[in-house]
Amino acid sequence: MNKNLTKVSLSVEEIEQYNRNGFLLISNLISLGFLENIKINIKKVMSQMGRGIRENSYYKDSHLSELISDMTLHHMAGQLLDGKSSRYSSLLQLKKAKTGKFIFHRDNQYIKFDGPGLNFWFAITSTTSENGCLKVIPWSHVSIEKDVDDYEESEIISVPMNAGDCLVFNRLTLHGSGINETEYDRLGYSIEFHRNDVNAFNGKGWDLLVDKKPIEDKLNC
Ligand SMILES: O=C(O)CCC(=O)C(=O)O
Repeated sequence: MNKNLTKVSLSVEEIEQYNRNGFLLISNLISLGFLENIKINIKKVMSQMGRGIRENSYYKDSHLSELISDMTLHHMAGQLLDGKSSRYSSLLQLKKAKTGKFIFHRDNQYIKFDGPGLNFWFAITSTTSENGCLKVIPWSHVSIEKDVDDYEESEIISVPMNAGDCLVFNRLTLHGSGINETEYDRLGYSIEFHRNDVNAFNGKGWDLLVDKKPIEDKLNC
């Protein structure tokens, strides 16, 4: 039994929903006690960095590192990516008070993969339209020739989340978020996965990602 996550696997319906829409909201995925421990870790990360961060940051042997290496999470990534999968990167997603609009993008437009990848985005504090929750465009993962300007405003969905919820979205799904209009920081943590047969473009050629270290590990070398 996994004491950190409240699920051990995804149902057929959830996998179908992810495949159809390009995203899936998993409510209360992080168990309550574990969430509190993660918050303590993140506060430590933030106090040590002492500034607004959007950088790779976690500590070995911490609760955050337990989350990113969680085998259940790897299993669920494998269910959604249809094959054994590995972690690509992890990232603290801090949106400080009164900052932080994220323009709509596909994760694959920054580092190009030649196969499937996804992003587990965990709400560490609750996220709302006021503090800049994630927004997604359903089915945009299958219409990759279309950019955000090709969609009507009404096709964009805001995804408010309670702390502990997880939004998992396809690397090809258009997503973004608004400004945090509140006085309080909005905190998330995202963990990206790739299927083990995926290559990434390095500017000159393609690297088999499974041969590489996950990106956040560089901090600890
Ligand atoms: O944290 C956010 O608001 C957006 C994050 C995001 O779009 C990403 O990591 O690709």
